[in-house]
Amino acid sequence: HFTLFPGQPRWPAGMEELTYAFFPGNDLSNTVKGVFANAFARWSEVTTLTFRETASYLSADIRIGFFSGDHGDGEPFDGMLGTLAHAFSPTNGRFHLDAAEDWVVAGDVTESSLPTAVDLESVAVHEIGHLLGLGHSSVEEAVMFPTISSRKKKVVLDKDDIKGIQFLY
Ligand code: TQI
Ligand code: ZN
Ligand code: ZN
Repeated sequence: HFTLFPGQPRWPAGMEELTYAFFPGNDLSNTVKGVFANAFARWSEVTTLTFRETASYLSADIRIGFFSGDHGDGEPFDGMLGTLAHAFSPTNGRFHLDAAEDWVVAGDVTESSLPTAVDLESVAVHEIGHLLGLGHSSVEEAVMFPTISSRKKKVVLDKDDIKGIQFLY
């Protein structure tokens, strides 16, 4: 079953359009940006929320960046594997990814990918769940289940993810 954060924080009612921006220092390709756009779309399809990219990093609701090691928020990344990314409950909006991972951004992660390969869209869909207010789920098929098999793609929302997000929005 899905869980929420203590106090059930959510983005305020009436705030249906959330903006997101990429850390300007990363200079990401359109392919990478497209992966995030697809991940946001999976959640907007089942809620009244919409997501729009903005160039203004500081004023965006959701701020996305790739960082390595200690990046100034007291939660340093740990190099390859281990922690892949972190995101915080509403309305924090911080969404950081570990730059040290072998992120797979184009095409499919498969059994023959590097053992360290991590599918970016799978992690993005999971972290956006946290950004919107979902904790972890006990349902193994859910994207909010707290483990992911390496070299696997898990991007389709399960009924349980949908029930959770539709409870909030
Ligand atoms: N990052 C953890 C996660 O997103 C951070 C975390 C631990 C967390 N406990 C939390 C965030 C409670 C919010 C609430 O779960 S991670 C997975 C999964 C990670 C893990 O790098 O370990 C995914 C990132 F689900 F596979 F384990 C993405 Cl998909
Ligand atoms: Zn961080
Ligand atoms: Zn998680």
